[in-house]
Amino acid sequence: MSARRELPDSPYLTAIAGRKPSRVPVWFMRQAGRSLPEYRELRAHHKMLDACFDSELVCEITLQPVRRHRVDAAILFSDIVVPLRGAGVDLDIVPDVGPVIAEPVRTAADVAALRPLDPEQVTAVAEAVSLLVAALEDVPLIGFAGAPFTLASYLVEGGPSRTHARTKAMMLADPDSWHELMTRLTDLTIAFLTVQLDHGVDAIQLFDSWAGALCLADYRRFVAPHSARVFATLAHRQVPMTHFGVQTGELLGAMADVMRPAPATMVGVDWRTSLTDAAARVGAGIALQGNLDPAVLLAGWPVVERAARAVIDDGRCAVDAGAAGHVFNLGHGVLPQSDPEILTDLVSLVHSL
Ligand code: 1CP
Repeated sequence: MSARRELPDSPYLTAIAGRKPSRVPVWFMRQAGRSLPEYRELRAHHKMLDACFDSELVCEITLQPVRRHRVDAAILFSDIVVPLRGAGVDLDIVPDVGPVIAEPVRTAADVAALRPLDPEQVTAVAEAVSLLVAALEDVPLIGFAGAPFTLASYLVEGGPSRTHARTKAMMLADPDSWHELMTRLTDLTIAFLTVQLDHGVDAIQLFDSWAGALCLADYRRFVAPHSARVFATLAHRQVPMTHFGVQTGELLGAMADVMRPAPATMVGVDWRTSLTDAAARVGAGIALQGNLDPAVLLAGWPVVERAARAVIDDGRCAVDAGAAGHVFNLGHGVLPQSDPEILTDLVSLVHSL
């Protein structure tokens, strides 16, 4: 277990902690990946999951966008299904599709067969974190995991889904199996984040990307207690934590509530909700991350500049309305067809404002 770094000048960590950063911090979800020619070049020789289990490749791919764009945070190159693989689940990440599970989890017996994370299976991730905190000097490294609901969706559906219908059906028809599944996935998420924390990540982000598919009542009943256990269990590690999902406008208050015991917290907001509205929904004292529409990056620089200035202005209003701080990001991941030069220019613009 390595001692945590002190990065008192990091604008990213400062903003989450509710202090005034030297500039508006900016990083991008999916900043590593197919928008970068140097990533495509590396990936031409390695499959996605193989890359996630190769510490040198994880390190290099994580650093690529930091070198190129001068972002204020690095995010560990990995995937939310990596700990599932580390628990022995047979899965693959299929190009242009996403995670595909060989034997979907749909019955009480399937749930009972799920095993915990074997830390020996993710030593490459642990090694990569150690290498990265040594290489990154003054840039914080964000570790991450999928939240139990979003992991459950891949396991139950067997792959990506637009409606999450089978997942919701299991949740509503067989609540006992559902809560048992969520309990096991919560343990897995905590174990995977613990490995990353033990090796020195400076912050963590929990991706509940698809939680926005649920209504508030179902989120509170079937998901919130489990996500809350992730934050409550890790609160004593004293690292900043972010909670993110798309289409979560109606859930933002509940997503903030489940983080309450953690010391420095931030909620990620997609482009459908203004940061000022989000500040009112999450309540005072929580920082906000977001929320430029990723599609804006495809519309040419004048449009990007105007939209980015609007996000910065909205972030200022959110802070005036009680948000602890604002970290500039997209409302979801960088689209693969984005021009990397626009991303670099966007970082410079945000830093100049
Ligand atoms: O810079 C970074 O952010 C890279 C690290 C990263 C992260 C944080 C990757 C690499 N994946 C993730 C998390 C992840 N994976 C999430 C949560 C974030 C989000 O909402 O985007 C989710 C839902 C996944 C699942 C997944 N993995 C998908 C989505 C499928 C769907 O349901 O629509 C896909 C396409 C993948 C593969 C993947 N993961 C990461 C990359 C770069 C890729 C594409 C692989 C490639 O073709 O190069």
